[in-house]
Amino acid sequence: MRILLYNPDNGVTRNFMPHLWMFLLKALTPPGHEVLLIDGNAKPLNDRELVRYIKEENIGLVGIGAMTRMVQKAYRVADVVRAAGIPVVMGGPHVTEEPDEALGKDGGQRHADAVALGEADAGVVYVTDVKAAGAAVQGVEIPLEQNVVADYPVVVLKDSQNGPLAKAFISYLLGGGQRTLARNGFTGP
Ligand code: B12
Repeated sequence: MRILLYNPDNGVTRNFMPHLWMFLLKALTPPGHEVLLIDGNAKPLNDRELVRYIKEENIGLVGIGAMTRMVQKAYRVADVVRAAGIPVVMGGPHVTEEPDEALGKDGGQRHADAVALGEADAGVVYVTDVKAAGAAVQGVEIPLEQNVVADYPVVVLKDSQNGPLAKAFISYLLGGGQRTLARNGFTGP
């Protein structure tokens, strides 16, 4: 696919340093795709010219990135591109903070087909949650020296109304209950 990465101009005359994201994403794009770059600061195009360029270059996807100060312009460009039938993915500092805005999930108009948030499809959870989720997730072990082990203290409260019962529960936990806990991913006391 031919992908266009587009950076809207920052609206500041003679104040422009190319943003890194376009070059980085181009370098990271897997082979088999061709990435073209347009920075509106260096190559100003009006809406009609941009759509003509996209059609002439047979672009199948447009990626637009923006800071908050440029985001209204970015949305406007995204609207024009989407109206021409080309899907738009947006990224950068603003949509990372406000993805619902770009996706029209805040009640406003939708500007992007997708947003790139840079999130990993992973989370740090308790081992016990990984076990409980069964085949639905894949656990990746964290090396012990980088891990945080949660301790769960157990005591009988000084003012407990059910002292003997509480003591029985603790001896169960520290005795036969250990097998149940181990089965569910807990380590021993
Ligand atoms: C370096 C930098 C500058 C340099 C820029 C030099 C240059 N042109 O390269 C200078 C000092 C000039 C600068 C100026 C400003 N900056 Co500045 N800057 C940064 C900084 C420290 C790093 C940006 C960077 O290059 N990151 C590396 C690139 C590769 O990462 P990235 O842009 O985040 O892109 C990644 C993802 O976001 C994503 N992505 C980004 N865009 C897109 C688009 C698509 C389609 C997809 C799929 C993904 C994607 O992919 C990339 C790879 O992961 C950030 C803070 C930070 N740590 O991020 C602030 C930051 C971007 N700057 C900010 C601001 C406010 C400004 C100024 C407006 C400050 C001012 N009042 O003057 C000016 C604007 C300049 C201008 N003319 O537009 C804010 C933006 C906040 C916001 N919500 O918009 C930031 C986030 C700092 C902050 N926390 O306040 N800045």
